[in-house]
Amino acid sequence: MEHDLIAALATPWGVSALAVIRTSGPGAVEAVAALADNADRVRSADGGRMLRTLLIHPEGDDILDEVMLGIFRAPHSYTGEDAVEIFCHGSPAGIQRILGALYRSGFRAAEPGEFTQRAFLAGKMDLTRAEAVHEIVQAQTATGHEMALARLGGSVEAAIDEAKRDLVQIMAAVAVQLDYPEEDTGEIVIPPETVSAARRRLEDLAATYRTGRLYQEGARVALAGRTNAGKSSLFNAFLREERSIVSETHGTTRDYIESRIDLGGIPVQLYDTAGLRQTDESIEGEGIRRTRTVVESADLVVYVVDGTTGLNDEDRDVLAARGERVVAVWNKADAEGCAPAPEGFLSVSARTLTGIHELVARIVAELTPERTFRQGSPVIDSLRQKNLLERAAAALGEVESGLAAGYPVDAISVDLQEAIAALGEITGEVTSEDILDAVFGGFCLGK
Ligand SMILES: Nc1nc2c(ncn2[C@@H]2O[C@H](COP(=O)(O)OP(=O)(O)OP(=O)(O)O)[C@@H](O)[C@H]2O)c(=O)[nH]1
Ligand SMILES: [Mg+2]
Repeated sequence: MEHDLIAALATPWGVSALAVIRTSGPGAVEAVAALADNADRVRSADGGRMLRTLLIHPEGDDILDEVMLGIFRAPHSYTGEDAVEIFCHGSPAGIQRILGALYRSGFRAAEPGEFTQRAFLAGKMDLTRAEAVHEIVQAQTATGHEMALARLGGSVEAAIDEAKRDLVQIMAAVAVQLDYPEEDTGEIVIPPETVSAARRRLEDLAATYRTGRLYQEGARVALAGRTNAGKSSLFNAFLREERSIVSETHGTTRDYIESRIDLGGIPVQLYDTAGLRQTDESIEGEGIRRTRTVVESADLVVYVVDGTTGLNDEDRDVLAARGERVVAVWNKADAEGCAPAPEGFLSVSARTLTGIHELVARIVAELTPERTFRQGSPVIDSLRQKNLLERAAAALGEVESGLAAGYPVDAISVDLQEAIAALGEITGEVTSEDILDAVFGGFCLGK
């Protein structure tokens, strides 16, 4: 990729107090300076400075905007190149005019992820950190954000490097023997414990992908149950607002309602649904049909039973059909006539909010994969990384079987090499243009 001058809006299109237009490339400072009313000062400014300036249209002398310029000099910038960040007023029309002026002055529109791609190519960050940049921007909850931030800090890179170090050491010894078979270098002993320890570490890291996805992408949770059980009341309790209509009339909710909430750090899409009952009414029937679709596709169902009326056969059927991935709730614990919660039911009151904390904890526990992460250890959120980790672990599995079967060192070294190569691909030591396009193509513009 040739490194020309690129520019892009790094903030969303729309009316805002400020917007940031990012530029980068050799000569970026001079090219932006040519549009400034105090061109000489901009041209001679040191990196790491902010300058106030008026931007003037390159053809004619129209003032485009009054802006602040953040000046960066290579290699001390995000991309490692000369770069200027333009802090302008957040008017879409004004931004359009500034971008137009930049395009007329030698800049072209940056591709999605191009700034970060340049940072990677300049050796500013490895591929796991580059992917973390995108993951941070996408994070929806504080926990998801924290996990991505740890990856940006290099937690995944460090874990990969640690696993790779041992393997490279073994490989180096093997390579000497393979290269100089006539020399008496002694019998190479590949310690199987080292190989299996590395394999387990890689498998554990790959397994964190489900946790990473859960906290990044989230889960779908549906409230279901018979009419009048208190689904809408619970829905509102979770949202802490009167969003869904609650009434003592059976069949109040006819269409499902959804909302995004943060449950213990997991971004959850929560659904309130139509109460299940036999009905001849066609609109309610359609609502119930839609409810079944939502319930079937949900990651978890919170099945609500009215504790004052108790369980009936339909409840038992639905609960049995669902099997797992269901939390059974015994609602209206505050009411006079509420029977004690049967075995396996969580007693709550949507009215007084008793038991709601426990319910949230149960939902989080049900959604969280078994092999979960230890606090402070890295969690991955990239399918690319997961696949490569699994490839490396599988290759190490082959090494272990080869060792057990007493295969010759040269046969074993092929798998060892494969594992090292897969790890190198994760951090981006070895990459092809295709891989880079795939990684950076999913980024936002201006990143
Ligand atoms: N005492 C008491 N009443 C509740 C509780 N939760 C809900 N109710 C009442 O039960 C009735 C039904 O509540 P909804 O939340 O509308 O029930 P629903 O399951 O959404 O009902 P449909 O939309 O008809 O399927 C209302 O009169 C609520 O005030 C609770 O925890 N305690
Ligand atoms: Mg309802």
